[in-house]
Amino acid sequence: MRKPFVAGNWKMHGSKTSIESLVKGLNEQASQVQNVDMAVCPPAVYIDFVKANLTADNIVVGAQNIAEEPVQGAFTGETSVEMIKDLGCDYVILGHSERRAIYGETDAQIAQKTKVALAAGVTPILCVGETLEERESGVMEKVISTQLDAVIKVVGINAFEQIVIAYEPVWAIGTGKTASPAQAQEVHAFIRDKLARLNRAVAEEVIIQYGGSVKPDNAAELFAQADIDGGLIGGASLNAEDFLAICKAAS
Ligand code: G2H
Repeated sequence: MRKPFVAGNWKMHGSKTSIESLVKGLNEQASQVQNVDMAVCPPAVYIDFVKANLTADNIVVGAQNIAEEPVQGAFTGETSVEMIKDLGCDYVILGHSERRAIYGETDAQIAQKTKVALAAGVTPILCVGETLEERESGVMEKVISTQLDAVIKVVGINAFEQIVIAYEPVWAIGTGKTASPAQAQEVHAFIRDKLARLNRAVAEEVIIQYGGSVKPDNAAELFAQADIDGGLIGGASLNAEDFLAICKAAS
């Protein structure tokens, strides 16, 4: 049995004032959620502030990105995995489509970051997904396979025991368009089946989150699908009540 996992991706949102109030809401209401693993991923500069204010003992903290370089050095503007670990992060989101599309991160770079995170004992939330154009031109499965293969090649299939996968169709991210539960399930099943051909036990255990405009009113139906094990939540994670309602829907 896979335990559902819901993570909030705050992206580049927030200030000390707004985060203080968001974390207060989480502290007050998180105990209502049972049997779901929960994480929040604030902007790197606020991780320490969130750690200092978060008292809900069922929510852990993650980062949104790390450097490819495993050790510190002359890499201006970067944040190492050891630094986020030092701040107490358990997870790091890697390969989010915004990193791929806006910052040009390649499959090879994402694979390297995955390797670095695993070596440090920080669990990667590895994002994969297709654009609308790719879906419509019939190469969706090929795109997702290529994204996964790049990581498998570097870390091996057994490493997926320590990796969370997030399927995020690019066309559903922040657009208000959600994949239908059936559309999402189809891709989740494809991913699990692909991994099962390499290692059935690992594929059965791996958590595959869905991400892309998940809201309190569509979460339950998505999470009810056989291969959807929770979600990676953007916009709706900036409101404590909405985020926890989504987490509850995963239980
Ligand atoms: C997808 C998701 C979180 P949103 O990027 O990663 O964002 O829920 O705002 O679509």
